[in-house]
Amino acid sequence: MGAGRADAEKKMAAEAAAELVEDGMSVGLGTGSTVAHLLPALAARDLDLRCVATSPQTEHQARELGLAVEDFDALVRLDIAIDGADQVAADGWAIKGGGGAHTREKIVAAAAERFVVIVDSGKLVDELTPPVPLELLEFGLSATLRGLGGLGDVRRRDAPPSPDGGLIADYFGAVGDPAELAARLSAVPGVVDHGLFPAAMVSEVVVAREGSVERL
Ligand code: A5P
Repeated sequence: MGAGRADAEKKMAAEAAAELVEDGMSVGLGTGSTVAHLLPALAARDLDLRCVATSPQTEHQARELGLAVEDFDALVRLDIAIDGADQVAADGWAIKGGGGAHTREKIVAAAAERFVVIVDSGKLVDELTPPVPLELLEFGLSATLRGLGGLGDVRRRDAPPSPDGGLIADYFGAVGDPAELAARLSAVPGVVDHGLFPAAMVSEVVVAREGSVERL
């Protein structure tokens, strides 16, 4: 799919998801180019919202648009979180972290009553395929990479550290059963988090395809 068409679909999915937000809600804001379309759509609704951002980029854009971004700890619960994804499989599992923000994104998604994933149709896949993004603690990095090496090919990404100081890497081995791989990646000491998001965490996928929006 061309970049222009993908972007038009991202915008459409984002605008549809903005309509799911209601006045008075506390909202988790994801990260990435799809969320970059969500923020203006949300701001345009002029609702009374309390928001949490999953990255400095999102926080900056949201504040510029006049959305009230608060410290995560100031909010007891989140009514909804909305975020993009790199892949969404038929079984509902997703891969996130193309922008390296998956750790914060997962914490926010897990804290939300409803987690809505917004994607262009090119993100829908039959089965998840590598890479799976990783955030690694800087301390003991060589040992962590050795530990991960037992699972498959893992390479550090040429990317800045996360806002929490974690180093970003990608797992290029086979995915197979995502639940099994998620457990194996999490079991390696030094792995802060991986970009596999379980189907049970995803409440709804809003996908735009050729001018129409579906909710899965
Ligand atoms: C950020 O780290 C990611 O999890 C993004 O949510 C994901 O990569 C989707 O990004 P785009 O919306 O830019 O495609």
